[in-house]
Amino acid sequence: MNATEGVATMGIHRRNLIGAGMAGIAACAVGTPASRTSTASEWRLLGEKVKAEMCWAWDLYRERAWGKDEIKPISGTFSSFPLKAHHLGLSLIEALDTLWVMGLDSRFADGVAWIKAELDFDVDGEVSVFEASIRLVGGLLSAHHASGDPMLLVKARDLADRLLPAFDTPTGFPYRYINLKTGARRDSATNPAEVGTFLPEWGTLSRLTGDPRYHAAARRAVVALFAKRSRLDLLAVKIDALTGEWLDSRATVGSYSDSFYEYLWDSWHLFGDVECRHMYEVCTAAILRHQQVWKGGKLWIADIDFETGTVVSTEQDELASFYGGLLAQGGAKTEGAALTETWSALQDRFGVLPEGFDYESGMPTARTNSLRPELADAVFNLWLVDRNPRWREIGRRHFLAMKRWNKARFGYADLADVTTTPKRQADHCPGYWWSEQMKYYYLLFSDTPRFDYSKNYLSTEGNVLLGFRRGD
Ligand code: DMJ
Repeated sequence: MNATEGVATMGIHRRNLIGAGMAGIAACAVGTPASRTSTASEWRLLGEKVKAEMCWAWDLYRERAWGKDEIKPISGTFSSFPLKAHHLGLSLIEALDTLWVMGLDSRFADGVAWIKAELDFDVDGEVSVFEASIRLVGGLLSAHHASGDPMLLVKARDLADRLLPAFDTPTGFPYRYINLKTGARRDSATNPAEVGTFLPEWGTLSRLTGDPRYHAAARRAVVALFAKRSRLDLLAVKIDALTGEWLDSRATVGSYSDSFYEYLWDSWHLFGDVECRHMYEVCTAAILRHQQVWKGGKLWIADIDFETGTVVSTEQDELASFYGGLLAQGGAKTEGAALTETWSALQDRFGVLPEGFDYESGMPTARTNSLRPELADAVFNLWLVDRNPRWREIGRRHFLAMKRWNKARFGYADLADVTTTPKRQADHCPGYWWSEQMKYYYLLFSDTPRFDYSKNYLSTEGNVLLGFRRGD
């Protein structure tokens, strides 16, 4: 029962590597207003403004929270994540490749020196296996890709070795949490994102170290989860890693499932893994067939029952706004563009996207915003596919709104309410801010020679694992 006003034709037209050979193709985004034309130098100037914000925030982090996980941008203090009471330099690690691609080399070197002198994963504390991998293993690998420093690879491997026992389950799906020192594991009630968001980082680790265990564990989990799909070829959002039994029936492309689909495509893109490409195609065809909802000329991807196809919620999660970029990368550019325009219109309405929105009532269901990068991620990926300036324009609005509303005394802050004027800030800056939107904006606007725009790979956390040009 898809509450459709008109169901789009399901077309997944295959395309090869992101951006390869696509530059210059004039594509027309669905229902888009005309963009103001900007010159190449105006875009570059905007890139410089992004870089200036990065410098400003980094220098405050250096002064107030050096080596801590997250700066509190209103009070100038700090908080820890992913460990409860110990810092691992999360923001520093997440920032490194962004600093590097911006040419902020002395700040990059300063961060690497901290890692060499201070970073130690031998801590008696529990981390999320998923978060530790995408943010810390991925951050260290991208900094290694930027600099070639072997110490960064040693650190990434040390952490992955501590996470690896989580995958030792009957299904191959990892436990959600593990103690970095003792290896004690906890919580087998997991989800597609926390099962299947490892392969690009762990495959890269295997390639760089010659140790196949990381790639094998990550891949086994993905293949086993795909085998659990319903007869509609859909996955639900909760599954037990010990029994392999589904614990929920809701299919979504939002939180807890999002990056599973992303990493199917990415593993094909990065490693030429044909089976991952096949799994991506099967999942995407099913999502487009069963979950597309058109309402008032806008495309949404509804949450549905994975066995019956019945719509179970008309609420949309901000995290799902990344999905238009992925669709376009995978060849479904019309749907990807339409979905991104839907989220862009919501951005125009609120200035900054709310965490939750109900397309049926037209009202936000969560008024907060955790300084999220997903729409910037989508437009960057769309722009890599077709170089349509429309995507840069949406990215510019995302950046300017963030600068206007999220900038606090000591850095960039979450929002407690996007519907008030001025928008109410919250005293937290997530680690991904340093790795994701600041990098997407800069790459989108700057045309930097440090990045290969035709052959590259950015992880779900924005970590660049392919495409840096050293020596420029
Ligand atoms: C990031 O940590 C990653 O993009 C992840 O896949 C989900 N979203 C957060 C940022 O919102």
